[in-house]
Amino acid sequence: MEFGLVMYTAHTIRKSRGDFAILLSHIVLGCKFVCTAVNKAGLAKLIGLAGETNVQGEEQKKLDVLSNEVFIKALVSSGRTCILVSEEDEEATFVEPALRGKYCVVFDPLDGSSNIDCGVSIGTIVGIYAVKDGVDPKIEDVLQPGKNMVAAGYCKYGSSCTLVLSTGKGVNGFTLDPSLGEFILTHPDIKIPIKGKSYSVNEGNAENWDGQQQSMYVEKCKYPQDGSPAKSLRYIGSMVADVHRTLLYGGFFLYPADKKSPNGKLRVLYEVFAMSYLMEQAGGQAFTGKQRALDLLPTKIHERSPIFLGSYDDVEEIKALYAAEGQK
Ligand code: P6P
Repeated sequence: MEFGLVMYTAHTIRKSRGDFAILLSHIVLGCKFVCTAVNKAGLAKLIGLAGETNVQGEEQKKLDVLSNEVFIKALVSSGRTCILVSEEDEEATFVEPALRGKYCVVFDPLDGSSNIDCGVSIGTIVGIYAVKDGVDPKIEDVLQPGKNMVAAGYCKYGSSCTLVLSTGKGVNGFTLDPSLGEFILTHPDIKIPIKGKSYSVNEGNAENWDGQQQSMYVEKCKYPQDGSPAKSLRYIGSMVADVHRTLLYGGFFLYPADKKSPNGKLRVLYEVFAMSYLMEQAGGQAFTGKQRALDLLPTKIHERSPIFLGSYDDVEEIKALYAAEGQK
């Protein structure tokens, strides 16, 4: 089916109404702003804006600090949020009563920002919960299993600025047309291939991995015993980039627990849940090594978890390895 020139705004208003559409539009505004800032970052170094102060003598903000401020301002000014949890802030932000709405937003404003200086794709990751009224928000309103999210998505800042979003009715991808300043629907109804040809993991951590399952899985990828071709290793070290490739091409992304990070490195609310939500909406799976990732019940806002996500059949394989180990 040929898709016309559908702008994000029209597409979303057709699919979402009222407060939710207003909230999403403010998130999109934040993504556009950060995309511009990220694209300028390299140039800024060339024209001396980087470093401690810029030409106006103002202190040059680090991109992740700037991105955090942009999203906090955009989300508060939407008038539709009550609690904000950001990777950049130790404590949750409770929106002032006059501007409160009924949504809790958890986000990493610029995930993978350590990669910015070498031009590797980085991104913003967002998850949204709805609360009953938002009048008297409590931290428990945001400490919910990921399956309760009403939307999740990411915006990848790289060779193109791509917004991938689900509001619980499948996954759509939009690419920013800088000349229009609009996100155009370029990847309608994304479905992850049922099995992939690549696996994505930092094998440099292998010595520290806990348990044998992930090592057994990686060995299976490298030396398949069933005559199938070996899988390719694809690892960028920026979750948005690695997950985006996995979503479009299929395959498997894993960040297991290890001796350095006994609960895994990735954060439950705004990395594990958001990406797991998208994977399931696209027909894939997400597993923590013990359970379905979206069933996890977080007790702290910056809690971490191991994560294995990607193509349905690939995740089934590692679940089978864990099940077999569990029966020993
Ligand atoms: P490692 C980036 O710092 C990040 O939070 C994710 O974007 C990425 O998937 C992971 O850490 C990479 O971690 O240990 O492989 O460098």
